[in-house]
Amino acid sequence: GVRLARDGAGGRERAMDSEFRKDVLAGLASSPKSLPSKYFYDAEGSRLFEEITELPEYYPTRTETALLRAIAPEIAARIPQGAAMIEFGSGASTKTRILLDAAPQLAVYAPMDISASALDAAAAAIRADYPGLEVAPALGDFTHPLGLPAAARGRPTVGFFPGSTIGNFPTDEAVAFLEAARRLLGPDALFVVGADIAKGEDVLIPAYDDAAGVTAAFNKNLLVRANRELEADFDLDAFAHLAVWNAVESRMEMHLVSLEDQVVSVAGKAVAFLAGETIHTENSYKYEPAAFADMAGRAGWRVEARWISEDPAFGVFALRS
Ligand code: AVJ
Repeated sequence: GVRLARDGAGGRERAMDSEFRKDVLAGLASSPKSLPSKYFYDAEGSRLFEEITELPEYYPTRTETALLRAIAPEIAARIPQGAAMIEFGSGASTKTRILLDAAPQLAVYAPMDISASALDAAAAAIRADYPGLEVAPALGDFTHPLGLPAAARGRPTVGFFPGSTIGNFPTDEAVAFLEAARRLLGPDALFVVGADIAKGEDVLIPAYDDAAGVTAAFNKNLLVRANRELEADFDLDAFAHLAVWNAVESRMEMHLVSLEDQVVSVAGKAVAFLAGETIHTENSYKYEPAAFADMAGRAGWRVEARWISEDPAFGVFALRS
């Protein structure tokens, strides 16, 4: 769950360590093997992700940023005086600034993120640049929030969930998250959600398998992290990055392919791999606008407005509870 970042370093990360061990062992014991994508975001993974967002092939960040700039006044017009903005998976809080600049009536900013390094740096930078804003960061998995931060209670709320992070979840989990967010944000909340739109493989594959190999390094960083935190002995050269488009599920998938028969030790357990066997590390769902609206509807939200960029298409949805 999400704990408040002011609990102090050390203790706040210990609970996450044992969860990482449990989730990695369970994922590697299942068939096909998998690892949860939320574990990409240690300090190095968060840094690599920021590098991905600048790649020529990775269109989502720059496309959504341009779209948010264009529609910021329309979003700001829906934000009441004294509102608190709660951001799910805030990372470097870069897109946040577009809304903060357009909506000075926001009184509180409550970012939630699983990466302590990213959250601490982002909170400090936002505090420095927006002196009148109360910043209330919460460290943890935003899919299990413990409640609204005290600073947001009693205020009108605006949820912010950009980046198509929602695309990491299969539909049922996305609906469960949207429902939990609706409860957390309370009645009459506005929820601004960014979601990538389905498009051709010619654009999708390079976006998840870039020429410079940054996405490959991001994917393999899961193994680096397991080596460091779980005393694993993954040989990074014995696994390859793989990005595939799953048309049936309308999602990009990332995998790590074992290049040989091998046995890896992870937290004292032997894990066997056959040559060609994969670890499924991420799903990134791409939506038709109507399918996204449907999903939001199942979670009790209605689409009050939506904006879709043209080519490459990326969607921003203003949901109302
Ligand atoms: C942060 C989950 C939105 O799915 O596009 C980028 C993560 N993975 N390149 C995405 C990611 C590979 C990203 N999200």
